[in-house]
Amino acid sequence: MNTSKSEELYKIALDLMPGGVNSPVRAFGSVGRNPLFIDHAKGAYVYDVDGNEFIDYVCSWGPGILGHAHPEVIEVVVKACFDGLTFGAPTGKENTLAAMIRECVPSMEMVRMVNSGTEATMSAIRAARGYTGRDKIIKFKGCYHGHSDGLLVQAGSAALTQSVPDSGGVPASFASQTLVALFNDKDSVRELFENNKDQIAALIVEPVAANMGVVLPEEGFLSFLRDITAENGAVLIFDEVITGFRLGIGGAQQWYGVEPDMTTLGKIVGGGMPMAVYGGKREIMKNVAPTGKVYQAGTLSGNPIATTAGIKTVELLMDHPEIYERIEANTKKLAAAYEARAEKFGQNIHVNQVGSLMSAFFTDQDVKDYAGAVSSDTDAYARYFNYMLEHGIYVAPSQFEAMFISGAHSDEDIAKTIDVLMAD
Ligand code: KE4
Repeated sequence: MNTSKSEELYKIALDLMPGGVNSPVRAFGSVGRNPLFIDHAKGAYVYDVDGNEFIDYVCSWGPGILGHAHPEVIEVVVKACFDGLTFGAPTGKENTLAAMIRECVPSMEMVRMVNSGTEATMSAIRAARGYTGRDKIIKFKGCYHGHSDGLLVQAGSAALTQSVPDSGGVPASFASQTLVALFNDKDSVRELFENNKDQIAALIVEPVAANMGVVLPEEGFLSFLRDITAENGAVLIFDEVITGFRLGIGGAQQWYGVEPDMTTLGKIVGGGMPMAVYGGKREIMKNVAPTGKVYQAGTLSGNPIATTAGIKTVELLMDHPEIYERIEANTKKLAAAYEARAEKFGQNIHVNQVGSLMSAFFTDQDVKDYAGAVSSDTDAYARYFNYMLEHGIYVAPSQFEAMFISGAHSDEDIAKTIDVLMAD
């Protein structure tokens, strides 16, 4: 596969940006090759600068549930641009999108729009601390909630592949307020609450962990978190930056029937534009400035272009719920194919799948928690990644990311992917 133009751009990029990228996972660091530079994308496909075409299962890490450059989204975004890109003042579009979010996620009685998932989780935690007057938080090992200081403690996503689970530059005093439990391990949560009585402001969790690869909550785990946080006066925050609008229009909280006190959304809610949201119970959110003492602000928060993209994306998902059945069915087909490949080649592959999210772990273990995920053979994953890439399939350049399927992936795309998977 010719990648000469990517190589040229990469050389230049290395001199301009750390690792030549603006987000670490894009550097392909754990798959042993230099990154591809993308020229454009359409539907289920991305095209690199050398003209190579790939069926895309990264989908920009989640926003691309409708496929790239959806014509109806592009049309309204282009039109909106002619009316101005940002005003730094309220617009009716923010009302529209906020109301749609509340209709889809009723637990979000009041919301605040920000520009990234990191901002959303950081702000949700600040709101929870302001509401409870407490300092400590609980997160789970291998879960990733963006790169705010207090959350870069035993994080997931690229923090796993960089083997720097505790990032440089985070003062020990910040990390000391962050307690770490184990996903799907109720006792680890109980212990933290018992040993930190009345000190825990919030517990933040990805209701489906997707940053150590996809790890599903065991039966009753989320309702256990709901109960123990309520019993201890701690705010339960569902980080649905990935699962929001992905696992159905109501996200993971609808899928599993567990209602948090606060939710963070990102990715899909902005339709590919920089947009994320935090929100929840009115009694918590009313503490956020200007109505309360929890300060949070943003120049481009809720800007007219991102809200336009978000409104149209959410509208299309609300109007076409059949999209969810189709992408789940296609994801199940892929999951079955990975299992068939394991059978055919005697490979150790364990697949986790829910809705249109899945991960193929290169391990002989069941992956029900962090330990299971990191038991994976990342060299085997790298070989698989490069084999797929050379055959026109672009999967996540890391074992510890999710595979995303969009409404633009056709039956032919799925069939081609399976053919590649099942070839020698
Ligand atoms: P951003 O700040 O990247 O918009 O969102 C942070 C975030 C928060 N919560 C969850 C559950 C997330 O998955 C993320 C970001 N996800 C990663 C991929 N696993 C983004 C890709 C990247 O870091 O380049």
